[in-house]
Amino acid sequence: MKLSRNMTNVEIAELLRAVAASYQLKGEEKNRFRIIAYQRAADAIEHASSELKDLWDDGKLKEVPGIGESIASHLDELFRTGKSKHFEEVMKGLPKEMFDLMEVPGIGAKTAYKLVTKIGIKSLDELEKAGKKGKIAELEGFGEESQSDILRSIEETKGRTKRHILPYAAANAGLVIEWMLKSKVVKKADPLGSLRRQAATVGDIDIAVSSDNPKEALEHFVSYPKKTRTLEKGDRTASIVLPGDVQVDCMVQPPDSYGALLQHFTGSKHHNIALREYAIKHGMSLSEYGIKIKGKLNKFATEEEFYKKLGMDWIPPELREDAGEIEAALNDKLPQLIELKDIKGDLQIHSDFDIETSHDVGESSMEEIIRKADELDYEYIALTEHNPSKSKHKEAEVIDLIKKKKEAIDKLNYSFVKRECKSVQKVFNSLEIDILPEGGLAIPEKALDLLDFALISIHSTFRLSRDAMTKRVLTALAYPRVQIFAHPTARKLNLREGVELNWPEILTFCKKENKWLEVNAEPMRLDLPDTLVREAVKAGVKLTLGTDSHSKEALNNMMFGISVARRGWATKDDIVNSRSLKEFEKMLH
Ligand code: DGT
Ligand code: CA
Ligand code: CA
Ligand code: ZN
Repeated sequence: MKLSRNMTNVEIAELLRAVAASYQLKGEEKNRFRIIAYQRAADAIEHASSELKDLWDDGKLKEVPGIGESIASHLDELFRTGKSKHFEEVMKGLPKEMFDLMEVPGIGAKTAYKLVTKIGIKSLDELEKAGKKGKIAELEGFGEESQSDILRSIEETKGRTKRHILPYAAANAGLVIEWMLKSKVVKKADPLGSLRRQAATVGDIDIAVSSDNPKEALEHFVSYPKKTRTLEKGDRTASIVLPGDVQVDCMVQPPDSYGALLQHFTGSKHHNIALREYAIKHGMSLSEYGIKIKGKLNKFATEEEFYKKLGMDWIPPELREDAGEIEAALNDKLPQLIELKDIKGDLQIHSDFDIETSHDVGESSMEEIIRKADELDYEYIALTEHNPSKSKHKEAEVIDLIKKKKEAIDKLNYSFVKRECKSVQKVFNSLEIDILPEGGLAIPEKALDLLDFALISIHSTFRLSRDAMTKRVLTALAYPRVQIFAHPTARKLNLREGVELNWPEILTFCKKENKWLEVNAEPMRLDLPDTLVREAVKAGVKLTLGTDSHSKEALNNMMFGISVARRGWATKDDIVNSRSLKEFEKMLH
């Protein structure tokens, strides 16, 4: 790993993980908190919507939640000098190849260290070869099973092209659009492509510009101050690259054909192909310039006019995936999609309340979170800390900790909420409970009675057969107080595939037993994925939106959950927490 002043967020997160791993290997108990702090900072940086270097430039490094004083001071040194005495010192003596191996999910610091020092693995390629020859299984403490796990993870890692998470792409695009609008010749600028369709991840960013002077508009585009290089510049389009390996394509057209430009480059490819086929059948041909009918080009300033000419309603970009939207638009059957303003509460939030869990705790206090929810005009929220650690407590202790949390929330409902809030009326006492590998819950059944309702989720043992995993989930969902199956596939974008479940069976169960599926709005999760949201909606299963916030700022992520829900054709009726408090409580019972 080469340190430099211009490290991107991805590289810095990798660096901090390497530092955490080094602490871990040096194995001193006093480092436990440091390890957690470094891992948390790496997570925070992966989630950041701006490049850290830019934040540092603006003196805002300390405002990133998750980066503490000490790490901030080391990053400051890194951005000033391109070096860090501290990071280098901590990593000294450890083989640098091990940090590359740690990019494979499931390979931690100790495993990577062993692989490098015991069998001399120097790269992912070598690791794969060694695995195929059975060399990993022979190592002490490894065996056939971990060897095949490692090989499978390598396979998954290779199949993945790095795509940007939605908020990161959106923030970069926002800055470019802001820059474009500074030019006198630019009339409008909007996102296109997967970003406009609000897909969970974005390959490259595409931007539409309306201008009578494409040449000057593109001159302005390629002089964007933060670009690292220009890839190409033509008459109508240009491409640049931003730090963090973000490609931005810009397409320009005059105002009278801007609608056709927006339509053409919003995609998706499949939507456009289907639309083109429909047009051809009706004697029309489509392009980014407009619609040709009997040799004459019709231009469109807006997309609404473009779709109208085809005899259709305007189709929201989130639906443009060739999944039935064209037929719906022809027949006046497009759904009235859920909107951010419809949301009345957030149903997954973690406060800093110390419930002695082995999972991540939040950074903000219950009061801070309630205040934030009040600013967002919510009527209610659920506090859903993770269950107390099962291995470290006796049953009675678990019950006691949950009681303490209930008391804290009761007290807030009686005083703070009444006294300080203008819109929040109720804080629900909930919990995010691990589903044990065999399907039980990680808390005693008695403790469920202390909760208003419970969320359940998978946080370990991700690889079970489809049948075993389905049985595991249904067993846990069957408890009466269990209401929501949170981040149901347990996927992590760019990191981990989702678990395998028999979805028809899960959906049938949820519909029959009135259980709800979460659309987790955390940008690395966005889980349920949009295609499964669509299945759930079709099956009549109700959905909840939750931000899975671990800080008060993260409550703002609700908008990304809304995008996923919209891509799954969800309407207000499908989303439980679009209901008022009164209706929501009715649905709970
Ligand atoms: P991405 O960038 O992988 O996240 O996905 P998109 O959908 O943004 O794909 P992209 O950037 O290749 O192209 C933007 C949209 O433009 C795409 O959805 C379909 C549309 N499109 C129409 N004609 C063309 C064409 O000739 N070339 C490309 N690249 N895109 C076209
Ligand atoms: Ca794109
Ligand atoms: Ca593109
Ligand atoms: Zn979780």
